[in-house]
Amino acid sequence: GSELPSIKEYVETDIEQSGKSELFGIAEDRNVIFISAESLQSFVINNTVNGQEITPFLNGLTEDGDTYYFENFYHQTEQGKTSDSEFLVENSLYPLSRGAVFFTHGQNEYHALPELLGNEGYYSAVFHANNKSFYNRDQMYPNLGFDYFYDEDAYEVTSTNSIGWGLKDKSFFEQSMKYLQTLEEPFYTKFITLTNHFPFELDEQDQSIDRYDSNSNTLNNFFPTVRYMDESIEQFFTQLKDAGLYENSIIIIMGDHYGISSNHNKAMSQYLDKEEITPYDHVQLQRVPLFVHIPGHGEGEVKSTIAGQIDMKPTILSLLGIEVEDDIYFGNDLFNEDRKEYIILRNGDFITKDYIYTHDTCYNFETGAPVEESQTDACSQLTEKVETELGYSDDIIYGDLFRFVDFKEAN
Ligand code: GP9
Ligand code: MN
Repeated sequence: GSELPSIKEYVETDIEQSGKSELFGIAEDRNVIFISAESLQSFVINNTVNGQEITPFLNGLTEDGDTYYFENFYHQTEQGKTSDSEFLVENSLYPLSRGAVFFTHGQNEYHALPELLGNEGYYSAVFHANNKSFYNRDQMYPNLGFDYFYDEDAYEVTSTNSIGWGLKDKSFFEQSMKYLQTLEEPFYTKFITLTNHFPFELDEQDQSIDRYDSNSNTLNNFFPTVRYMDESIEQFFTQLKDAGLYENSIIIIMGDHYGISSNHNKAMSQYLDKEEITPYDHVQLQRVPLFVHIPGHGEGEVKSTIAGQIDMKPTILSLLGIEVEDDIYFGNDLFNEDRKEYIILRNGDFITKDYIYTHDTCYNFETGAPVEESQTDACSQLTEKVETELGYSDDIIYGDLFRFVDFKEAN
């Protein structure tokens, strides 16, 4: 672990934020209900298809006083897709540039959110109606400190309540309620949806809006399944209220990664009414929605902060009023003004409030125009830092460096 001292110093000087956010402790002792929304991308939010709203419920949340909506929140996943997004959220470390870290380094020592919350008296569980060994979750979850995994076997899956990858989201949330109601509070729970997954199959009777019309069936099918997920989340909010679990919880909804790959750029440019999808547009399409819903809060707003999945662990800890000393992580509390000014994608691209760097080109964040050669310093100043940061995160994973860290436990 010879890199550890430099990594610690980097985290202390370049990552750690000074002071606390105004929202520190706002959700102290509340339950956390985290919804990992499969393939949900930001371009559908407050948008229409064939003149119809795609996500009426989530659109309502963007205007809701109890909700913060982050419009510039990026997924940072690679080949491990959903599992990479889980890894980012729980650890505030980057996934690997190849393979799924859930598989390749599932036995490592981590200092993950479920474990830290466990130290504070939280019970933690994951709800996901897929085979428990998919992505090595049955090994990885206990290692991250999750107390229980309600996998496919916890659900009644029939030919009528399933499609595509398995149990339909509406039935998934409905069947989860009986378990959720038995959990000891406070709890940290993660619900991973499944219906809005490539190739976006949906039964006719579950389609509330029409398919799109383009040369890509993938994009065409995407909109009705996104709407189905929107409805299933709305229904879940109602179920939480009916069960008396809503008021004393915070609900976080986050898209896990893109659903529409660049193979569908032609159809995507048609939908977005653009001549072509530029490398800049491609990066902007990596935005996934993040909603932080705090019942009774009343001060929610739309946030344009440049943010990413790496930020979830410190943000959740701060909302719950939990301080962890000498932790090692690469994200920031999204509600703290003192923030890192960049978000790094796993391929080395990065985003700041002024620039987007991709394909060796520095683009203006607002206009998408390539920045003039004379001004590209703005981006090149960060390229080295970006490599350092990704490298440190990789060092931790490849070297299993947390074996050598004596994390002080709270309490
Ligand atoms: C599998 C589900 C989907 O359990 O999380 O995984 P993905 O294909 O999106 O990575
Ligand atoms: Mn996924």
